[in-house]
Amino acid sequence: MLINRYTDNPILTKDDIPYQVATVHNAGITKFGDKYIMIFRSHKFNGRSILGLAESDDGYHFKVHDQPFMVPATEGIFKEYEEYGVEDPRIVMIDNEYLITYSAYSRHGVRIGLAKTKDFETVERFSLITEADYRNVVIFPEKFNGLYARLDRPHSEISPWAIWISYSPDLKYWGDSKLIMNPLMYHWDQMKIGPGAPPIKTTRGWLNIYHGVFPTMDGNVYRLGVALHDLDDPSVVIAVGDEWILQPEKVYEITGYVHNVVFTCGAVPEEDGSIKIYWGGADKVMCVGTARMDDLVDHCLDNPRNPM
Ligand code: BMA
Repeated sequence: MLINRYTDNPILTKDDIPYQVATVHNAGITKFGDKYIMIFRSHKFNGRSILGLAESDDGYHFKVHDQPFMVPATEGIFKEYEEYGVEDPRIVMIDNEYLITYSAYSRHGVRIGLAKTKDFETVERFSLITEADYRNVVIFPEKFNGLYARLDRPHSEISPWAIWISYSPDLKYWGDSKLIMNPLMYHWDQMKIGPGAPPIKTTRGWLNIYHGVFPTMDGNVYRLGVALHDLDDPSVVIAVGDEWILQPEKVYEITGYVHNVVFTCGAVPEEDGSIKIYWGGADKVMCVGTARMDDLVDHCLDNPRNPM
């Protein structure tokens, strides 16, 4: 077993939230001083999503703030593009700022918003950094040759749901985009793949914990896998582990708001070489598990599949 589920999963459910929501899932997570900060997605009773905030001393027991952290914008350009909700946040720290990428849903499709915070008390929307249809954008916590880099997940009929990379000098204008990893036919990630947690630096490469989807007669199954990217040139995928690292197995992953889903938006590397991986179970609850970073890297290198 690569990932050890925490025995007291789920760690957060709708009953822990001081305002009315139907779900708590797909949370971004980061360390902020001594604390773990989680920004989680919740469905309201109208089916649209908002983002809440929770904090913890140990990464397992979270206290939720009284008010939501981000709700759909009511003014400016963001109002037009967040009408249907804000979803699936990822948090990354770079240049002493925390960047939050999130899905902005509207009648125009889904695109990615970038917000910034320094204290998790106030948050400022910075820019809508893709057009539609994009989900699951994660920014690397370091620059490469002076440029920010992100893993993208655009979608088109010809090349569905694959992982791309793009670069930016200023977080606003992105380019030099390139396809770097495809779903694999008749494989657990055959239907779509998308970045999950923002990439984690290891001595042997960047760990990209991603999700893959397989279509079945009983609907789609969401699992997690892992890929390793070159430290200096993250567009080079060194290896993709052939087998998944986590699949829906517990009751809270098999049944919920959408059944058979494990979906990650964040992981926290620890100094002892372990990593806490957080995932939404069945789009309804938040879960955590631990792994050894070395084991995840070995998983990529020992039995790789072709990235393309
Ligand atoms: C994806 C996104 C995720 C969700 C997953 C499973 O398309 O909507 O937010 O967790 O489906 O329902």
